[in-house]
Amino acid sequence: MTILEDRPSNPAAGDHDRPVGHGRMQRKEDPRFVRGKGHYVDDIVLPGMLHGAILRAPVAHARLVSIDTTEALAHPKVLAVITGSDLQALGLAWAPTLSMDVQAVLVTDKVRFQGQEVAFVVAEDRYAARDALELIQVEYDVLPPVVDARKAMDPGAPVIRDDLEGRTNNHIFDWEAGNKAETDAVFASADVVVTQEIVYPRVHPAPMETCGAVADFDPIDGRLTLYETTQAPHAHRTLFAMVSGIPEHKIRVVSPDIGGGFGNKVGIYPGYILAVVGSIVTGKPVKWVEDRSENLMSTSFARDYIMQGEIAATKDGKILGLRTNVLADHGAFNATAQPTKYPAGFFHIFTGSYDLAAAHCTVTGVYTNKAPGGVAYACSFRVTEAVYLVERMVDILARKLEMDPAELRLKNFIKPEQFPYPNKTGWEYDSGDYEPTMRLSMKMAGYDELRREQKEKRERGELMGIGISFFTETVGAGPRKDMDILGLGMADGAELRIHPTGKAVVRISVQSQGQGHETTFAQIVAEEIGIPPEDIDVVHGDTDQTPFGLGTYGSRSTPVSGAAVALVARKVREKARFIAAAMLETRPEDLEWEKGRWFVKGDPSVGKTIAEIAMGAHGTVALPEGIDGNLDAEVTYDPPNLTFPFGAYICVVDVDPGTGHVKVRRFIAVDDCGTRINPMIIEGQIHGGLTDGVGMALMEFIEFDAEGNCLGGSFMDYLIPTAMEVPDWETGFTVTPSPHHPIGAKGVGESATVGSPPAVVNAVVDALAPFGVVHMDMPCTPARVWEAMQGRTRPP
Ligand code: MCN
Ligand code: CUM
Repeated sequence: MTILEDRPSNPAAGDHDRPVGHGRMQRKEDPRFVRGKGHYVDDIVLPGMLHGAILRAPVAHARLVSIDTTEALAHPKVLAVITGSDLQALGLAWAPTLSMDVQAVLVTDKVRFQGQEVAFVVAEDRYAARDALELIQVEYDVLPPVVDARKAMDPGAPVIRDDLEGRTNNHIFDWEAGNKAETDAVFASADVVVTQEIVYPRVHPAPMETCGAVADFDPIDGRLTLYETTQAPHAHRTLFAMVSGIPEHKIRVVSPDIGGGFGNKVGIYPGYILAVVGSIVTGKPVKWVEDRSENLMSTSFARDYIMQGEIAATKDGKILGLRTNVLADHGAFNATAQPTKYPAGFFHIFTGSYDLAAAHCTVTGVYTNKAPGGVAYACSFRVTEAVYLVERMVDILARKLEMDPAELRLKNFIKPEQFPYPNKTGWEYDSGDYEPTMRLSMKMAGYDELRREQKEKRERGELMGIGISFFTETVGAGPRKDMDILGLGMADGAELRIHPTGKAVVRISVQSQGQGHETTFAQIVAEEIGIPPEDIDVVHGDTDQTPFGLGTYGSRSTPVSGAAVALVARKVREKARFIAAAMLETRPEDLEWEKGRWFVKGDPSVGKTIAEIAMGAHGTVALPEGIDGNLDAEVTYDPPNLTFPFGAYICVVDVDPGTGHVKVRRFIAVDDCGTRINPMIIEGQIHGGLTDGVGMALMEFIEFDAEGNCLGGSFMDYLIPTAMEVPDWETGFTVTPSPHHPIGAKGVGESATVGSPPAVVNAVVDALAPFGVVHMDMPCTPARVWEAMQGRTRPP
């Protein structure tokens, strides 16, 4: 179904033409942001507050010989210097990671990556704390590092995690999905098989605001208040309770305004724990905020997957099977944040949007002397890597078969009548209708005309490339039975209160880092109970004020928490029916709903609005049994399945044959995220994600030298795109509602980051086709593109 205007349709909810809430309403949070009145962690100032700074390791791998803090402690403004052995005495030297590993809070035995936390200074101000870091004397015994994941399992490779008992190598896990025997059989009988090693390099989410915390431990009543840059306040609170021994009801985690998360703020970093320890030790609030280099060098990186891809097809272009072996570099600690059962995230959705006969993947995770992480940067739990793999492989196959890449995709799409579609690695895609989306993108691009232009240019020696990517994502984790983090099932709560005057407050368990939840969640409630979104306050980011839930990542807020909010509003609406019946002295079954009001069937002039009913609920009318005197409700929503948004992206590039510089001339993005709550916010999400994609494809890269020194530790070296590097985005959409989501919505926050890198790289490779280039690894920097034109490739 193709809709070209801003009118989401959701037959599942019986709603064919009303925009949800008020459609493109402006963001409620923006007045404070555009006036500089946002309130971030670093804006928090508490009476008597101290400042912490972290001493970080200068080398990637070294035994800690000695550490002398005497001079630092003598600094007049320093109140405490905390080392690994201090933490050891408290049982806090190691903390559990979100992947059931442990991570050093401060080094006790060995440095395992450059930038690792070695000591923590607490001082009267930030400058004194930083000055004192230089007064700490540390002696290291430098060890050979493991930098290349390909060598991590070599016999004789240095063992990084000798802290783990009995550990003799750098292996973390082996994992597989799909059916190997069936896949091998399909490959054996195929006319054409193409293989390619594809590397998705290490990149970093690099949010505008770095990570930080203000910890305030009150020794009198044993209460900890922790202001923290977190995407998952409730999960963090539970973990802090488990690690620190402070009872959970005595911990309040507040995630105030967040200046971008992009997955960087899911994990629990040593700095947060150190701020807490600093506050306990000094009896005063302690603020710790990292700088840009600390953020780039030590917090959750993303990707770092080396993928051996193989695709099998018939000679007329029917894709039969896909298989891959992946080597996953997880850094020094396995700290990826993902559902327990999925050590490689949802990578096994790598069959993408195609109807295959068989598929099989294996993933091996290894330790290296690099910062931990892996799941971040709008990754949809590793779907980024999966989509990149399949969309590059399909393009390479198209080249081999001398078929148009759009035609090859159209030929192999899962058909609309096949949904719900069980894929070959165990997922059930909820809904999809791929061809109209693909056709719309081609129409917007003027695809045939572009190909003609390219042909003419090639004849003149000009390098123009057209790249296509068609992606399917899986977002909205739960369901609880399949998905948990450290045993906490992935569900979300919502509480809705209608005040006596008909104004409302909805409390949600997810936390916005810029996605506009204060607006869209009010729109969802508005749609369900008919009061204007301006009259609905959305409360989030404070564990003392919101119901338990697992937080914002994996584009799960709309699929899970958004569903919770729709359902809690429906619960209120049903309750309102009983109260209205009492007020009107009639039976609930004699009432009919129209937006905002229950009225008597057959007599629309007799009825009660939600505001009147709210006042009535708190008033003097006798309420029916079982209906208490308020218009409030709460729910916890456990989704029956994930949602599967999709999209078709077309990128047009021009490559300078003299310098290798790639200019993204046009980018057409058609997304389908089911029912659209706020089209303006969706567009913003898409614009941001496309910019991410161009950045990763052309310039972003956390590189290391042979000694394990991080070469991407500042914005001088880690390049991110500006408005200069990106084109005017051309966006369109189709609407295929999710059949199981109460309002038919699917997530969209990561779609463009997931879908766009292959479109850009496919375009660059297409431009370089006259040189016989079949593949090149990201980032396609001018130097690499130029080398590819000379018939050379540079290993990443
Ligand atoms: N939306 C909508 N209609 C839909 C789907 C979504 O109007 N059918 C709206 C939502 O209501 C919400 C926004 O779009 O306001 C994004 O929704 P959703 O797809 O549910 O994603 P989340 O809210 O869970 O956000 C998480 C996602 C992730 S995982 C990363 S990473 C990322 C992203 O959001 N980080 C971001 N987008 C970001 N945008 C900003 N500004 N900052 C970040 O840190
Ligand atoms: Cu993987 S980045 Mo987002 O899920 O926060």
